[in-house]
Parts: sequence; C-alpha cells; structure tokens
Amino acid sequence: MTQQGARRRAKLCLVLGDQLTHDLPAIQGLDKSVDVILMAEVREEATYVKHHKKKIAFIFSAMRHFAYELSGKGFSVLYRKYDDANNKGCLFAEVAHLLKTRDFAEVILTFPGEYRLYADMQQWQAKLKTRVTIKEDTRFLADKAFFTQWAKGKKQLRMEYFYREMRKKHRILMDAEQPEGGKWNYDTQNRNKLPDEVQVPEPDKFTPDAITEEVLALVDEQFGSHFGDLKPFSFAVNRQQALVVLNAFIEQRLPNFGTYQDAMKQDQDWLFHSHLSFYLNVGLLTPREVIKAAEQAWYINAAPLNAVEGFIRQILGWREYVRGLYWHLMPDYKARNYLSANRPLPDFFWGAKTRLNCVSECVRNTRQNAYAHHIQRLMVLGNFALLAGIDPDEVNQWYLLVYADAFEWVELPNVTGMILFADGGILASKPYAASGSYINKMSDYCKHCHYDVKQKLGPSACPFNYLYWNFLIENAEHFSRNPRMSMIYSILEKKSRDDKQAIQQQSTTFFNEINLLAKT
Ligand code: FAD
Ligand code: DLZ
Ligand code: SF4
Repeated sequence: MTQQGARRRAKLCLVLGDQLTHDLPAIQGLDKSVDVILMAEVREEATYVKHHKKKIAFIFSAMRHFAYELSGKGFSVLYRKYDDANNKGCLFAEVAHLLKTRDFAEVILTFPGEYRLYADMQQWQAKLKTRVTIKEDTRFLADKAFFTQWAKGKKQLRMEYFYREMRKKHRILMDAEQPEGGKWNYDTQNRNKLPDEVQVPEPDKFTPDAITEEVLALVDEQFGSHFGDLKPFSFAVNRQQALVVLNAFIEQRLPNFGTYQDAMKQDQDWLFHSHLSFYLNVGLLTPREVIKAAEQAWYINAAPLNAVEGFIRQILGWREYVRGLYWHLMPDYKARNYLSANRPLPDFFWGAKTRLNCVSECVRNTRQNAYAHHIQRLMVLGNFALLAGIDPDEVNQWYLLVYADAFEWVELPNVTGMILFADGGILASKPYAASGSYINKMSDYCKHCHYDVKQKLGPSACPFNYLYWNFLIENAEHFSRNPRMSMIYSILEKKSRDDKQAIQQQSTTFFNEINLLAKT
C-alpha cells in the first residue's frame, strides 16, 4: 500500500540470463508487494547462434536457481521454462503477452550485454505503448560515459593507459598516488612454461541437483544438434557455489596465476586460471568482489604481486576496457575486416580431426568444457584464424557460441580487435601473430605432434611456421611500416625470392587441402 492507501500500479521487471545479480539495477527499488519479475528461457536467445550445449544448460540452470532465490526473498517471479506450452519464443513477445493479460505501469530493464538486444529494446516502448526504462548496468566499474570521456581525442585506445586510470579511480593496488611495488605491470615475470613437477590443483566440481538434472534433460532433447559435450556437467549454478570457486581460486591458484598465466599443457584444461568468467559474466559474482578478494590476498601476503596485479589487470583492465570499446564503437565495429580476410572456418574447428596437435587440443578442451584459457584462445586458435585469413564473421560466430562465458560485449573486441586485427589496430598496436616456436616455448604440445616445430618448410614442417611468414608477406602493405614490426620485416627482406615463393606455395597447398587433411 502506498502512503495514500491506494495500491500503485505494478512495474514489470525483466531479468535476462546474464543478469543474475541480487542488487541488479532493475531489481533495486522494486516493491515486492506489487511489482513482478519476469524471467524467460526463449528460443531466440538460445539459437540466434547455436550455443554450446553446456552453455545453454549453465545459463538455464543458473536462471532457475536465481528465480528460486528471488521467490525466497519474497519477490513475485514469473518464470517461463523453455518447454512451457505457452512459451512465446522471444523476450519481447513474453513481455508483450504479460502486458496484455495484466495491468503494468512500466517495464524496467537493465542495459543488456549485446547491441542487437539493445537495438530491439529501444523499439519496445513504442510497440508496447507502455513506459520502458532501461537502467545503466552498474555492475561494471567503468560506465559507458567514463569510457567515452577517456577515449575522447585519443588516436589510440590502449588498454594499459585505461587500466592505470581505473587503478587510480578505484584505488586498487595503490600506495598513495603510486602503484603498489612501484610498477603498473609485472607481465615480464608472467611468461613461464609449466614444469612437469608443478601440481595443478583440481578444479571445483558441483554435482547437478534436481533443477540442473531437469535442465540437462531439456537441453539434451531440444539442442541435440548444437556443438559440444553436455556431460559431464559440473559448473557452479548459483552464487553460493560461485563463491566456493572464487575462494578456492584465491587460496589455491592465485599465487601461481601470474607465473603460469601464458602456459599450456597437453590434457591440462584448467591450469592456474580462475575459471570465474562464467560466473562474472552472468552476474553470480561481481567484478568488485573478485578484485577485492585478490587485492586482499596480496595485503595479507597470501599471493605475490606479479600474480595479484596480473589477475586484477585482466578484470579491472581488460574486461572493463573491452566492454567500453564495444559500446563506444558498435554497431560499426562488427562489420570491420581490415585485412579483407575471407577464408571459411576449417572443419577442425568443429571437431574434425587435424594433425595440428595444438589446435586439436584446444578444440577438444572447448568441446568438452565450453572453456579454453586465454592463451589457447589467443595464441593457438586465434593465431591460426589470423594466419589463415578466416572471415571475421565466421570466427566471431564460432567464439560467441562455443564458450560458456561468451556474450558479444566481451567476445567481439577480443576476436575482431585482439586476434584478427580486423579493426585496423584500435585495440592492438600489432597483430598477435606467431610461428610454432611461440607455441613450443609455452607448451608441450609440439612433443605430441605429427609435425616438427623446428622445420620451416617441407612435408613435416609445422604449418604455423610457413603460415606465419606467408601472413607477413601477404599483409606487407598493412604492417611493413609498423614500427613494432620493423625488425621482423627486415628479416623477411633478407629472405631470397625462392624462399618466399616456397613459403607461399606451401601455404597455398595447405589451404587447398585444409579440410582433406582433417579427414586423414
Ligand atoms: P583468467 O585467466 O582467470 O582471468 C581472470 C578474468 O579476467 C576472467 O575471468 C575474465 O573475466 C577477465 N579477462 C581476462 N582476459 C580478458 C579479456 N581479454 N577480455 C575480457 N576479460 C578478460 N572472455 C570472456 O569472458 N568471454 C568471451 O567470450 C571471451 N572471448 C575471448 C575470445 C578471444 C579470441 C580471446 C583471445 C579471449 C577471450 N576472452 C573472453 C578473454 C579470456 O580468454 C577469458 O576471459 C578467460 O579465458 C576466461 O577464463 P578464466 O576465467 O579462467 O580467466
Ligand atoms: C545466452 C542466453 C541463452 C542461451 N538463453 C537465454 C534465455 O533463454 N533467456 C534470457 O533471458 N537470456 C538468455 N541468454 C542470455 C542472453 O542472450 C543475454 O542476456 C543477451 O545476449 C545480452 O547479453
Ligand atoms: Fe602446433 Fe606446430 Fe607444435 Fe604441431 S608442431 S603442436 S602444429 S605448433
């Protein structure tokens, strides 16, 4: 009852699958006695790309657990399951249907994570003939206006400088006006291979409860043609479990996070990474609490500065930066293809056999877990997509659907900007291109490979070796004058014409046979 004694007209609050946070802006200020929260599992969100089965199961199960928690707190929650007979198939239709059946004064939303949905939501008020309010998503530490202000007048938008501003603004790892330890960045200490004798802690696994089991059966039935293994399923699906993962990371993995951040190892899918991106991106954890937990570990001497700074940089720096960049540059950003790359994605990205052991391992990890760690995404799969000149649309679609942490605000800048250089250098000052020797330096993959990483040309040569030089030759017009690439182009200059021709010939043969090789 309002002060006047009359019941005020209800608000309808829509909570999306990646907005599972109790103090979400749209939920704050709701009146439990009148307002209604709607959550809906819908075909449009589950199939606009054919998400990995595990990703759909994770999101649906986390949504259902969150809806129960909201009900337990006294909210009136309407939850539409995917297989409800009345399911309308898309978020707009679910909202429109409710407005027809009940009287609502306003629809309240939190800013979505993808431009396509934001563009759609901007039409809702006119179409629904009801006030629609979209609230800023305050779970991020940099709002869109802050990023725009920072970007204003800058020719280059480098993450490192944004990150320093964020450290100062939020007073993270700061000693008065100086960075703790005297340096902003400790990456030079973070490039070690993982020695055999170092034991990697087992990641936390959660046994599916009745809610998750029901979702697993649903996903098995409805999304059988989607990529990826549904089982075993052991993700955290509620905040309490996500906090267990966070605490275990801080205690068991964070101390080694920095040192082995770039390492890769055969059959080791999780290493010393945090595996928190799933939970951060759907809202079960907030970036603030994760950053604070890591910072605290340094202050109590539970983890070294290279690890803590390196980890915090990923969240306070990269995560906030890519989101800022996304909203600053969309929708044009999505259409970028600076290098005019146009090859189709090879079959082995979908699990067909390949002799490239590093690629095969990273795709296996991705298929089984809907996860791969950063260096696998960047320096194996991403590096291959860059060197092979794969069409950015195809690469973006693949990354968006295969990873359980993938939403366009974070996926697109990492693919278009970081791995493909398709934005022409807005995100990166030079392409992350590398030959087989980088992969050999950071992993043991080459030991298990059909190819020989030491050979540059010939049938046994590691394809990354000749594809790397081929990439530099083919894209000389774009990169030969880049000061950060002058050394590598001077080495290329010294190669004979015959050598360059041989590199190009073997690369052409490789591309011609790319899907045939997969079958042998
Ligand atoms: P950790 O290595 O433990 O890092 C800690 C946290 O830092 C992550 O949980 C994540 O929140 C953040 N982070 C680290 N690197 C980045 C980055 N480059 N951009 C944004 N946040 C970062 N991350 C996603 O969350 N979703 C994606 O769809 C996604 N797509 C990617 C695509 C490509 C091509 C590349 C190169 C990277 C992508 N990343 C993406 C970034 C990064 O690979 C993942 O965040 C990370 O592997 C998740 O595992 P983790 O939680 O164990 O990360
Ligand atoms: C990813 C996803 C999936 C698979 N399914 C749903 C869904 O059924 N209902 C929903 O509200 N959200 C889902 N999501 C998350 C949305 O796609 C996500 O909110 C938007 O892409 C914006 O980031
Ligand atoms: Fe990958 Fe080349 Fe090493 Fe094989 S030899 S694992 S293809 S880098």
